[in-house]
Amino acid sequence: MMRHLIIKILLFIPFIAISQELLINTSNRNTTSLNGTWNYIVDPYETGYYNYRYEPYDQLPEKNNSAFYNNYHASNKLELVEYDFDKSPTLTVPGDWNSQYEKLFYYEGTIWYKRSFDYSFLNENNRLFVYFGAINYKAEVYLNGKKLGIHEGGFTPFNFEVTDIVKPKGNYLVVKVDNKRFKEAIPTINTDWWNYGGITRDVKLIEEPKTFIHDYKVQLKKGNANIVSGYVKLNNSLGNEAVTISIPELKINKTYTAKNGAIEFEINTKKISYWSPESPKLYDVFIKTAQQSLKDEIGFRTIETVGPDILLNGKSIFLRGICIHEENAMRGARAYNNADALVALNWAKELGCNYVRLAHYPHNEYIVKLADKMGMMVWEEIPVYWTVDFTNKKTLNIAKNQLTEAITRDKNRAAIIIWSMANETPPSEARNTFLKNLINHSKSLDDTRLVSAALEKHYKDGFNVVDDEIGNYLDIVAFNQYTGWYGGSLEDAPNAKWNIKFNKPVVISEFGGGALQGFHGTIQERWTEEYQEYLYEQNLKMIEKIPNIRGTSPWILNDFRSPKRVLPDIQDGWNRKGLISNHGIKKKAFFTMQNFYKKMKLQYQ
Ligand code: GCB
Repeated sequence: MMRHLIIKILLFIPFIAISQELLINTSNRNTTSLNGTWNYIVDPYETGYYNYRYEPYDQLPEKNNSAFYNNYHASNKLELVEYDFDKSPTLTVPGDWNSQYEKLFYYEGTIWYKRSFDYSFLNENNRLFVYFGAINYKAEVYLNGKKLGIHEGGFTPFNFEVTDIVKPKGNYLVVKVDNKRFKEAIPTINTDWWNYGGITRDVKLIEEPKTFIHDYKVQLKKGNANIVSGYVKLNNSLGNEAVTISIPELKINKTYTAKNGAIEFEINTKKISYWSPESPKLYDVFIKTAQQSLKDEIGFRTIETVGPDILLNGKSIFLRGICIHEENAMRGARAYNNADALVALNWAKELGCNYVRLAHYPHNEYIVKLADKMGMMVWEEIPVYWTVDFTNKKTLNIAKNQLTEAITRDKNRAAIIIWSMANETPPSEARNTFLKNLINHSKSLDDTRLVSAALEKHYKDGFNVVDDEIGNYLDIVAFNQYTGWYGGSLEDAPNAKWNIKFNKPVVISEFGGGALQGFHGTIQERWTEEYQEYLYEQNLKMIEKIPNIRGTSPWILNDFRSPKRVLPDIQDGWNRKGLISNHGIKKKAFFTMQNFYKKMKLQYQ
């Protein structure tokens, strides 16, 4: 039976990143989890992908049983078949491969995953999609031997339609995952974190009605705290479908007629309880068509800047933050579920935070949703980190695609107040063009949030200078500085002089230093908890005096794995700048920071 063909394909560059328009709010749709046990084959030479003339099997006219995605089994004892998924070992999905088997700890390359499943449609007119929360880094996805597409970028979701390919029994989903680092990628070759490979987030099948709600935005209108505005997009533009937005608690219930498969709306309302860290109110929001009702929980708040102030619901705030990597340090593995998110955000709460910087890439949806519920403001970032290939158009497109997917997924989360474009990128004409392009792209997708990037400072004529040209285009001037760790004297820190060229809110997006938890000594001795504590004390005395300072997010909540950190007996593969160890034990500096935030909380009441 001929069913719907894919109508819209997001095709950024041929053969680079081909996935279909992203479904949002997947946890409230009809889903079947494909998490669990998948067979895998380690394939460093990509034998399952290329023939011996190094031609990709999936670009040859003839089907070839040697291609791993065909999941072929010998039909008689004489036949030569040199792989067998069903006899291969298994990995748990979601989860990185590095932490599941010692032999995969340092592995960077291709691993094939296979999972078999049966599927019965709830309704035979419905459509089916396979959705991946994230795969690091490049995924090529095949169902029953047919290629669904390619996705590039390790931290954002994507989906493919499988309506016409899926069968009631004996489906096999095969994913080629490749986490090799390369220059043109986002991030590029050089990062200070572990390059965890694999299907690192949830996988699910999503069954949708023939006409379905594909995407929507329900947020306060920019500059108006009494108008709920946004859009709803349906997957097709066939008829004049009725689309209803209802927010029962606000007595909102309005029906619109879709034109070209979409509606835009503005609804006046006066009685909103605004979302804030003190009162993270979320409203039940229903979006309905004749065939579907989707529920979301959405908070409403305004966020803007006026001169040096960040205003949340019109009130000046100080961002009491902390940086977080997407890693459960105690497992030494990528974080991927609500329990992991709870550990991190509970620690952040204990530290006194009202804000977290989710570094250096979009984290999973669990933590963003939890931040919404717990009242934690969020800085969300894409991995334009250090020296990406700024002159390369393909690289820019990959970065834009990651930004699109992050904003598409998270634009209804009140917690997110900042989209960050980059971290510590070296200024140049090419870099400026690249970042300006991203800033414009971000504003075009969502103009209701602030845009920032973690910049750097430099030292000139006795002053710490922040004058990066890109600061002109940001709403918040954020920069990283490591006084007392990578340079600069801690004794002199409190008297540091500053020359910041922008009349905008200033946020210290990183500061800190390393300590091995349990290692004690004097403040003169690196790696001791005492040195780290002193570093925090002196940095905080300095930070308080920085003109227009409106927030900090020290580096970092807990120790995290990094292959760059090799010092024996101290680092052993861990970046030790955590305020909490990889065993979950708080270091002295945790309490220094906690006291500072107590003080800031009183100052900004
Ligand atoms: C930085 C980077 C961060 C590193 C950190 C460090 O400036 O933004 O990714 O991990 O410094 O520990 O050196």
